[in-house]
Amino acid sequence: MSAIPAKNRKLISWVDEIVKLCRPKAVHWCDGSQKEYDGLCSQMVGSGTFIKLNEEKRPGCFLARSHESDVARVEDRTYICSRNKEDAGPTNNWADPVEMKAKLKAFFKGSMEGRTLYVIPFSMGPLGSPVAKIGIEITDSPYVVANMRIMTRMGREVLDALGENGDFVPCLHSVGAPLKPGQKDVPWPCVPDPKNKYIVHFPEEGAIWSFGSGYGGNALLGKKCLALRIASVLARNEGWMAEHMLILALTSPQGKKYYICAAFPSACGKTNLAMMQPAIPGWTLRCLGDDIAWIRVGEDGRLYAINPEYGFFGVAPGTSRKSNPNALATVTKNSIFTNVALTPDGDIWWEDMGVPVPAKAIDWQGNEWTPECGRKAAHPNSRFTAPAGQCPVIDPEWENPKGVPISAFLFGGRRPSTIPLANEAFNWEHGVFMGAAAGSETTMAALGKAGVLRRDPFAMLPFCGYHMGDYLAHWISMADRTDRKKLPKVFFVNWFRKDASGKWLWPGYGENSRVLKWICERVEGTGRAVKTAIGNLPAPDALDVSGLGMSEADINELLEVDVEGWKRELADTEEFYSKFGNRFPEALKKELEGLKGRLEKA
Ligand code: SAT
Ligand code: MN
Repeated sequence: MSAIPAKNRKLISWVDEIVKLCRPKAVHWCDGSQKEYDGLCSQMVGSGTFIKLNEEKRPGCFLARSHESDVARVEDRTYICSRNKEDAGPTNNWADPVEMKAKLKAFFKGSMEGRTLYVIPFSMGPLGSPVAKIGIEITDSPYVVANMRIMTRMGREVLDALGENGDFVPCLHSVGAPLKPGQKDVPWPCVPDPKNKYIVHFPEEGAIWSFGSGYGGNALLGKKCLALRIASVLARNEGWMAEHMLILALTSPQGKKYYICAAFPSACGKTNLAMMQPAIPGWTLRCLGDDIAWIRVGEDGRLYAINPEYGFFGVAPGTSRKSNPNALATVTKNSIFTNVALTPDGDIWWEDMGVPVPAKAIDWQGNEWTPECGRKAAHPNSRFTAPAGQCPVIDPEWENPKGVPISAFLFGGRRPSTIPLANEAFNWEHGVFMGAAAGSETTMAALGKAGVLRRDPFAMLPFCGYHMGDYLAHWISMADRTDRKKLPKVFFVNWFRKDASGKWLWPGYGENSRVLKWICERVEGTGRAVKTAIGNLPAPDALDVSGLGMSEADINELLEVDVEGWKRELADTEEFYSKFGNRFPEALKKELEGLKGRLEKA
């Protein structure tokens, strides 16, 4: 090994400590160069981890197939190890940090034997931005290194920025599969037994330890672990917000630009919305991020958002020319695909891709597949990893170190009944109440029962690194940090309403731009609304539905106030909130009572 390229004392001693603990056969400090990336990719082609895709059809692209036990984030193995159990709150798994460290140390002991330990310096947020945070991930997975180079700003410049005394979030990761001398490696090493996977956060120390999984958010520690769970704690302490939100920009025919941040639980089409092609003429949409927003009060008192990530890690199945043409265009080159199907011509395919179904393929487990075989070719949680800069509608401001000023927050969920297509909050506290009550009907059998409502405040349920009641109070407190007139307006949207026969009432996709248009008009002060018990709903004719051919009855149903349905909604929300005990903010109790009173009178 050449000389250690780092000068940072804390870093050098931490790497030294981990090398002694994990006993790798070699140590590699990542410089983030193309040469290094290409070398790792060829090495992984050699080891069977990567399959090189057809260079003419998918230049610079690779396919990886995970172990069948390692296909998604493992929420039940995810821990917040705060000193006091109470501080992790009722929505997180908790363990004592000292006991957990001792337990994990036993797992990590010798866990990298026979493997190379990679040190990955990365920045969440543009390097040098006052908003950015530096992390160092130690991993024994070259797959993680390659993905981290797409998902974060990674390499030597980060070490330079860190200097001798800069601070960083230590992120320790091992797939937990040491190799004995002479033992042959497998394409996807991991710990197959789910009980021995651990995704652990130490919020007070600001550290992450992840063991046993090589997949997505379990292993790419900059994303959910650092940029949400650890960052949410830093944000609360430092007075800013780390949110599970996309960032998009909408420009009106008059040339006025509005930045919108939106939070949706999983399986609500967040990536699709983030880079949607508006169906209404004259409006253009640009994307800044599809998953995470870091938000601060700017010098002018408005809230500013940046996307701390550098790439997209999107769900492949269902991504089609209809649902998300810009995502398809983003993944035409320099991308990594995990657990999708391989076609005979060396390209990739997944269910609902909107292209002809191949007559045969190799499925995500490496088996022969035909359309008649009765199995899915791609895993439902198969993913693409692609550079954000390749998105054809990436916003020119997406790397602005100051971020972009937010006009509106959007919350939503998959709600077949009761919740209207669009609803504007009366004020900040009411808006926080809306976000706190967000929830979605589960769609995938894999998540347990389908069609069950899962409350997911701010879509942060699996990502909040502290007590969810305190998190809600933090949202409320943002109004004290600036002039409340400068706060974004808050909206709740629902693209997923069904009529009594089960038919979708709203066309969705690019047509959602019609709702965004109304939202921009409300921000501008021109859009018309009616004040109702539940919020400000679009006035009749305020929503541009021209050319949709929708019946008036359907439009009315999308925008009605279903008083009985809302009373049930309220009772369910109240029950969910009762979990937060005395940490549930007073301001939200008031909102609850207010809504109750208004519904009684409605
Ligand atoms: O695997 S990730 O955590 O990156 C994506 C997700 O599960 O939301
Ligand atoms: Mn997400």
